[in-house]
Amino acid sequence: MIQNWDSFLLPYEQAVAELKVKLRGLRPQFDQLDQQTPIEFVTGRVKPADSIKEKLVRRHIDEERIEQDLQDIAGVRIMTQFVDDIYQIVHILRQRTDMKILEERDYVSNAKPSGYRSYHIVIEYPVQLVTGEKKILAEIQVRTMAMNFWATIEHSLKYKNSVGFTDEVSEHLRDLATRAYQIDEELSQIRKEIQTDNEDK
Ligand code: 0O2
Ligand code: 0O2
Repeated sequence: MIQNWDSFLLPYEQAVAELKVKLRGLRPQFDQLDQQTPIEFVTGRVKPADSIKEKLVRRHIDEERIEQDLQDIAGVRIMTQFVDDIYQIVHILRQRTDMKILEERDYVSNAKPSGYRSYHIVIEYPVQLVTGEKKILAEIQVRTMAMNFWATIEHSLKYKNSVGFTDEVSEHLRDLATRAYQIDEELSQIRKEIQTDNEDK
């Protein structure tokens, strides 16, 4: 049993803080190189204890196995302008030596039944504590701003509605997710056209 949630969550707080600094630090590097940055902004959070407890029950996870089986206690999110930027970020993360990728879930190419899109990466990340090194799991979600806009609102509607969505509402939200993705595709198309025009000049 976890007696003291604050102390259990401390390494996760440390990891989220470090990851936010490291990932936000990539932006000025792209500026320096005169390259378009694939990162628009980065957020992060540690899952609150009550949400953790609720998820343990919902997923039938034993508290003994929390560190291995609950992968998103530490969560970091990277928002991009374009869909291609997501894959560029994934490529960059795969090269890093300060984290080890354990799993990748591509809900960008394969949307979830809800309509949700994002690229999820589960990493093992070492945190240096006064008691020594502790490797923890963290989840990095990479998504466009359009995907983020849909997911944020859908999440808050779901959270405020404990009985769940009717089929009609689910269908409507799925349709909105598809339309948001169409905007992403059209924006990518515009970017391509502009690049081609510039190359022709
Ligand atoms: P809520 O309302 O419960 O969602 P900074 O001072 O800028 O370094 P700060 O102020 O801690 O950082 O906030 P940050 O990192 O910009 O954003 C935190 C918010 O982003 C959280 O809100 C989450 O809503 C959201 N968020 C970011 N990353 C994730 C993630 O990986 N998973 C989930 N589920 N949410 C994420 P709050 O503050 O928790 O409030
Ligand atoms: P939070 O912190 O409230 O966002 P599961 O957790 O069972 O859904 P799994 O396989 O453990 O799924 O992990 P997955 O699907 O890779 O990632 C789960 C997280 O992805 C969720 O965290 C959400 O942040 C996000 N997500 C997944 N599906 C949806 C969806 O349909 N709508 C929205 N808005 N977000 C989604 P949590 O646990 O919900 O926590």
